[in-house]
Amino acid sequence: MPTVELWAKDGYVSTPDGNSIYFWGFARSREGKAQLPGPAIIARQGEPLTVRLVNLLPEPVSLSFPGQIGVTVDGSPVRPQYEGGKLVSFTNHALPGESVSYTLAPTSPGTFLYESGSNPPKQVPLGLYGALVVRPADYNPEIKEYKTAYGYGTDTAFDREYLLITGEIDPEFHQAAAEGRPYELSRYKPRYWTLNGRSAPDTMLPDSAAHLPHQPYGAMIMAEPGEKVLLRYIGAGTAHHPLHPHGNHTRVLALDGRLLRNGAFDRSYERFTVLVGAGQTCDQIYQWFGLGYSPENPIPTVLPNLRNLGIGDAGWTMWSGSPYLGLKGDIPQGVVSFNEEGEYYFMLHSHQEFQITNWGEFPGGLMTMIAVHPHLSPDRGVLKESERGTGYGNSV
Ligand SMILES: [Cu+2]
Repeated sequence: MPTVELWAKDGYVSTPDGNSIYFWGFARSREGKAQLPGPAIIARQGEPLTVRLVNLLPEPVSLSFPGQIGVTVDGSPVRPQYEGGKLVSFTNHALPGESVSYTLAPTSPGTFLYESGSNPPKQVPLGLYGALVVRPADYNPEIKEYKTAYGYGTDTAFDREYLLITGEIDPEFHQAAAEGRPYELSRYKPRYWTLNGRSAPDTMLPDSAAHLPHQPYGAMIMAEPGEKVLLRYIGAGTAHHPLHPHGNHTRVLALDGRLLRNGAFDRSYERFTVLVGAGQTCDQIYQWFGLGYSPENPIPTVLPNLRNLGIGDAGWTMWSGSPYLGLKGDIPQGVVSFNEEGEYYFMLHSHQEFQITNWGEFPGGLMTMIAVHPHLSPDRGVLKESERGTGYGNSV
């Protein structure tokens, strides 16, 4: 049976304004770095897999898999853990320095969350969460009709897919954990909002960016015009996020890993903004067909009149003056366009405006971009899988 290992450890995440924040996360090995979010697990419907949790943190840690039924440990159903009559964990846990192995047998495809089931109000915001993607039993990325989120004939085919996991960070809460101090959760006040563990503009950096060793998953979305882009949203934080892309509505296919369709009875729907609630998942298809684009009819890219875009001091060209977007200067010699490939960019962000800041500074937080390219490499927007189709995922 395929086995995925998750090592619960601590580390530090970086924010775009130069902060370094203590967190708890999952690594792939003893030597590996804890990451935010944890490694994505790619499973297949009907194929059991084992998730081995090794706990290197100072308190009991467990895993809960919302939406999965029949999860077992040593052949018995998982069960809550008590100490002195007090509930400690929702499922079997690993004490510090120990391990526990869960066996899953995913019965239905979809997008799911995994998270710590021990002291979740503390451990989940500290970073002990990740994505579980279950492929349909007939999934075959080589055949268009079988490259689907929910199986052949469910109208869920896609060309590229992206995981977008939301979270929040209250730096004082994390600092208290770093120092082993108690923290009054009624004072919880996030200052950073994250997509795949990163705050904008870091969301738009490539995967495995060298200076973000604990935040390996980017959140930049790239596609060609007309392609079906599967957005797998997961609300891993404690807040709700009204998320929308610009450019087009999305079609909501599934909520909490449950397809909004029963045979011919289709309850999928189009929306501009979708509220991704805490603990929820939401699968959406985004397609862009703007301005009559086709490969034979490329859209002319007209440079805007920069003077008309100036905000703040004259000539600052849509730049707020924020120090971490780089310095104002001349474009490099030979560059005659801001747009080398003719691509278009659309923002995807939270419509709670305070969630698109980094500790009060706009822009930041829950924001990324969708880049629509005329031609794009086929390995953009792919969740990598191990040879057996079960293992760790990483959006390219
Ligand atoms: Cu908007």
